[in-house]
Amino acid sequence: MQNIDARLPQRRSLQSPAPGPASQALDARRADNCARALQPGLPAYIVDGGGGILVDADGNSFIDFASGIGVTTVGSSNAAVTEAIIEAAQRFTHTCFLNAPYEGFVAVSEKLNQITPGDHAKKTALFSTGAEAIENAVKIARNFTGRNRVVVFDAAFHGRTNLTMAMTSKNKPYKAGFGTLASDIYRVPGSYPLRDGLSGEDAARRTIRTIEQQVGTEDLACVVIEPVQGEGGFVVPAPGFLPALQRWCRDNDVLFVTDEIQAGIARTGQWFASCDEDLTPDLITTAKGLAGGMPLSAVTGRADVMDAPGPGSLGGTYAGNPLACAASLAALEEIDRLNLTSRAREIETIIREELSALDGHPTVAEVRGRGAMIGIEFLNSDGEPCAELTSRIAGACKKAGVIVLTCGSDGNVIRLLPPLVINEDVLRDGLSVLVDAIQTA
Ligand code: PLZ
Repeated sequence: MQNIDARLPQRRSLQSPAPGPASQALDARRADNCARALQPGLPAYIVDGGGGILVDADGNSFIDFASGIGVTTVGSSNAAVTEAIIEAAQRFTHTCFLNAPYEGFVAVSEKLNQITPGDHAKKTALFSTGAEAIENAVKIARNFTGRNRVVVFDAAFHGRTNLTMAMTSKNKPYKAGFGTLASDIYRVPGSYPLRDGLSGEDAARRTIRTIEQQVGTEDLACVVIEPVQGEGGFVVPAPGFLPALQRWCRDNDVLFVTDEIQAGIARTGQWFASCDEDLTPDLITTAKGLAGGMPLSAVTGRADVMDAPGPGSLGGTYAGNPLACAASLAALEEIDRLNLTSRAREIETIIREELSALDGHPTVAEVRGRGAMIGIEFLNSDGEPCAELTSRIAGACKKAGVIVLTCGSDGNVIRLLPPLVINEDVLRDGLSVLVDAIQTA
């Protein structure tokens, strides 16, 4: 894999055990001033970042295997993105597109219409967060179909707003204590090969039977699914599951919506995870990697569906902010220029090669995923999820200067989401820390 130039030295180095004094002082201010719910996973406060590295307030350099949960695909201080933001900010920071429009909003929409799967006529609506994109996809689907019900899946994550927390699967910490959930959301089993052992076809048959028995089609607006599950455990459905589900949706006039907020935008080795099985979703939601770290999200899809809601019925003050649009155009260009889709596949090869040191390890049940979205699931010899072990491994990595995240309904999956501009020696160094942590845990 070729090296990509970065502004900061690309190496892990710990000056002091993190958190050092400067981070500790900042964290004391956090505890006094920020709501208790906002608990950072890393004890160190970041002051600089770039390539595959994040630097903290005490001068420690961490290897970043999280990318701010899959956001900084082109790096956290990509020069082209930074320049685009500065140039846009020098002209205007905000007008609200509904009030006074600007080209960037239109240009990002054009680009998404072009790169999303399918050559049918498409349109796009821009928003700011992933949850907002999901909310709007559901609004649009309900408006187009005149139906109310929405099917979602076991272990799904779609956000934390009122509608999306109902669509998200996990009770704690996302739903418990947060009031009445939105109605007309139905959860069904998906495909989780390690746990259900079903082929794609059999899993789809089970899913479809459940939908037909428990939801029906007369009032079903859409099925919303992550083509590779994110927070739910980096679960890749068995081949054939997603195409069969899409086929059933088509045959029943139910909209097929993919949530590519975590898996999309070059992460899995193609522009979209939906591309791998030639899916053509009716609607597709994006965010995270879309704008190089700026808050931007989108719903893109069939023009007839997207045009169902009337003028003024979608939008938001900050939706498609001009700085975020400028950043997005630059980030999408960087993905092309640096050929980051194929780099994601190279990253997968290196990850699998380094993790092969764990072959036969008693608690490593599976290494799975695609491109630079790889998860390691830990089960004990009885097939029980090892959440405590998993968080111990993640803690050991952070202590050694490698930022990793966990995920999974049972909290027993380590996920790797490095920036796609990470260099090979940094990647291999971080992976060797992870392998060590697993072997000593
Ligand atoms: N859909 C597939 O991954 C966000 C959120 C972490 P927002 N995932 C990270 C957390 O603890 O809240 C996500 C996702 C998928 C929707 C969302 C929601 O995106 O930008 O966080 O609203």
